[in-house]
Amino acid sequence: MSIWFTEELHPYYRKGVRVKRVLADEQTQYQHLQFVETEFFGKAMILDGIIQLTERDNMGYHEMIVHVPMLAVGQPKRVLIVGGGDGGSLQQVLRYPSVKEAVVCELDQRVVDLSREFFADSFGDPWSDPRTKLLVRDAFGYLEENPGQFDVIVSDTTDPIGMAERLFSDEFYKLMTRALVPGGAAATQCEQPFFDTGLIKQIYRAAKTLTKNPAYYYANIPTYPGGGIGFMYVSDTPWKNGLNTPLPPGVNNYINPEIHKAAFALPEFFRRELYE
Ligand code: SPD
Repeated sequence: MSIWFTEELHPYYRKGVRVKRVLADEQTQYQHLQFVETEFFGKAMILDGIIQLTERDNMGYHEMIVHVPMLAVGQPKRVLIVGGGDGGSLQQVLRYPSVKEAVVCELDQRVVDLSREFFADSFGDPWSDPRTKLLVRDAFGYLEENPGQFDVIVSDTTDPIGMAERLFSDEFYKLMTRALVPGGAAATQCEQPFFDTGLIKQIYRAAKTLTKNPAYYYANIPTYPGGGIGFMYVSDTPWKNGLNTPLPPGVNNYINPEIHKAAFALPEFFRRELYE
């Protein structure tokens, strides 16, 4: 017998993965949380019917959302992860010996608890690192209370639906950039050029009024709609500064200097829409 999990983030597009078994299925205080064992992609976490990550292809997402701003800054000491309760971004952040504190602001404790159980093979246990500080709370209030605090902020969120919608608002970008130290850098989950052109343009415009050198970049992730996802780099510091910084100790499965540079090359229709 085979079960297909079909995702329909957009009403005009569907994708599916074959599932071997369901590992967990619960309604938390905030969302429908599922963990499944897939046929090809290893274990996957699904929130409200949308695949958030799989063991096989998450590296494109987590390495790119974390290392691009971290390398641009050079020696980041304090890092904030907004969302990121699965631990994938945290694992990458902790590879930097310069990091003294990594704060994770995640709303749903169950995401952390179950990810810790099911993703231990992929992410180890970054939660037990003494530099990790988990805050189970909404990131908005935390950003408001912490101006000028972070060298790097990674906004590792779900899609802009329901309670996550305001994490894609101008107001959020204002608070996020205010929470950076001068010269600090942020990277945010910033959706898909084909499906979300309008939203990405709105975010780029906001980022442009807030910082000198925002830029959009992209990674291939087969289990996301369209086979990939983009990120908004938001900083006064040019992202290219990161090309001169060595990657941190540990194994890279997606990023290398060529991918780092090439990720900022955009298809012409989209480059024109965004930058002209
Ligand atoms: N359309 C799916 C977007 C998922 C983005 N969130 C991923 C979380 C991984 N830490």
